[in-house]
Amino acid sequence: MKLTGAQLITQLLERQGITVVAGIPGGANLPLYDALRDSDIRHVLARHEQGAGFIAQGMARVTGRPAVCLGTSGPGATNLLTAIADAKLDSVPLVAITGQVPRAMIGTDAFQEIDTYGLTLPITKHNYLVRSAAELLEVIPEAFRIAASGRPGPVVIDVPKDVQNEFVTFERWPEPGRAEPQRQPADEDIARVAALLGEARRPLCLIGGGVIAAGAATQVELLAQKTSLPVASTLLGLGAMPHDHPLFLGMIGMHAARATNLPLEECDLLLALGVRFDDRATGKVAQFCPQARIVHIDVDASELGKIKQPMLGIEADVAAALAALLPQLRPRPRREWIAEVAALRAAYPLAMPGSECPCEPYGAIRQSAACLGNDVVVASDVGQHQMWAAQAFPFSWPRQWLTSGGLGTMGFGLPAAIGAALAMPERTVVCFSGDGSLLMNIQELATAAEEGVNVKVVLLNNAHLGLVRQQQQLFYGGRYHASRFHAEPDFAAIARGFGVSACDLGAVAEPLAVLHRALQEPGPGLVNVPIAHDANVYPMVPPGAANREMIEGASHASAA
Ligand SMILES: Cc1ncc(C[n+]2csc(CCOP(=O)(O)OP(=O)(O)O)c2C)c(N)n1
Repeated sequence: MKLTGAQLITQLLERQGITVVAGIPGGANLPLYDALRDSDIRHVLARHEQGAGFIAQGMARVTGRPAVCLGTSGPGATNLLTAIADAKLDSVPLVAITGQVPRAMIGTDAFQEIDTYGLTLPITKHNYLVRSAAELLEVIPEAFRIAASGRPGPVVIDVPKDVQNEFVTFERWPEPGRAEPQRQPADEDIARVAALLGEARRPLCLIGGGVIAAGAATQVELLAQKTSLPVASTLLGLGAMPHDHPLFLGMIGMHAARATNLPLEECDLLLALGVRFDDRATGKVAQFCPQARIVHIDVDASELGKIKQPMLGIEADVAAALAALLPQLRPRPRREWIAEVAALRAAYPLAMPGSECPCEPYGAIRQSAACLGNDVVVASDVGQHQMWAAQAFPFSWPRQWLTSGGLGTMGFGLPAAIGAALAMPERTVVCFSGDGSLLMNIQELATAAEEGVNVKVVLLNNAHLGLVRQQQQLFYGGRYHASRFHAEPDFAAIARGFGVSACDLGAVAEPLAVLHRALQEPGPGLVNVPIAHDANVYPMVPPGAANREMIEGASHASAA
């Protein structure tokens, strides 16, 4: 066989099972785009490479399989950086393929030349600067193998333009790159976990994104059931356990209900599964789970002891570990502990004022959820709206919730929602956004209109960078600065301008009926929800404080 590097890339992607890619063409990747024209792969033309990166992330997050984004050299590559870094922090399998100036021009400050390899080195799991077309036969499958194996993550493949044009003759196609078999736990470690769980009187399980990545959600439920183990979740673990499971405590950390954070103060054994003890989750680390022995199971050995020293750290796939552990456990009722946790939940439930009214923060989320049902995929941007959604949305299944946890990237929501809708066209995708975040990738409304995706943006519009305003109110003595938008765009008009249907709940007599109608219409839509400018997310743990030092308050000033 004789193919160009560009043809090789497209055909190797097809062999990987890639059917959709998102990107933007430019001088340095035009050979690749020329080859794509002859391919069955559907190309989604984003309006900004960051959008392309997050569209690919949306596909990857909702399916668990690597997804691909494309950019040209120079600004195309730099625009992808945020989405790549975001994938690194949240362990998302992403393959980014960038064009580079021809080999002979590398290092000459050629037009649109930047050192993509150097720039992406610290924000990828692995990266390549491809030096010959023949190398692609190894590099492409290997990139997919690395992105998907162990702890998933992003891989960058930088391909000089002349490598894309270079012909290569080869005999056989390589095998597609697949995730390697997951790491199994040692028998003696599992026996120790079983013993520790048996001894514990007040054990608690903390689940994170690693549980979802491992496909271990069902096993966590079985574990909880069998040993009467209350389960709390990090932001990225939401959905792994159904919100209404009697043993599920909700999200821990900075914006957790008191009833979720307090049992962590009391527990004597913490079984931490696929978590990385992020500071937003733990609060002041030294005071996190002060009474507990910690068993930490994670597929990435570098997480064990990185932040919190476990009594027992096990480098293993969470699903493999639980498969080994479950048969070794004896059923335990733990009546006292379960009653204690239930009493805390009854005493300190999460207050959700305004949850009946679609123009209140909790109401916009709860009423959207009630209208959309269980099958909906939920994306969010970053800010107060993200935390309201995390607290209030009744998540029911793993991969239902797509949010930028580690990097906390405003602008994530809309393109990630588009990606999820492309990967799961049978589902509706709702994106809860803020007026600050939406503006960071609003150009992707054009992509949503072009693709006709079933994405509904529910915009909690407070005319502020709300989470910043909240921190200035609570921790800077009300010295507000640069958190208010004095120009308030007409988001419904903007959406219509992009060809997306839109409505404004502030301008209608029956907002609930209008919200329902808008969410049920097929195709892309935007619902502007004007909310109080001074609504806050509560409870809130001040940055750096222990999780028990929560500030309480009415979430909405007028709902006090
Ligand atoms: C790209 C980026 N820049 C800045 C921040 C810091 N930041 C975190 S939340 C926030 C405000 C978000 O405002 P908005 O999207 O309107 O949501 P709200 O908090 O009002 O719900 C800012 C500026 C960030 N997370 N990401």
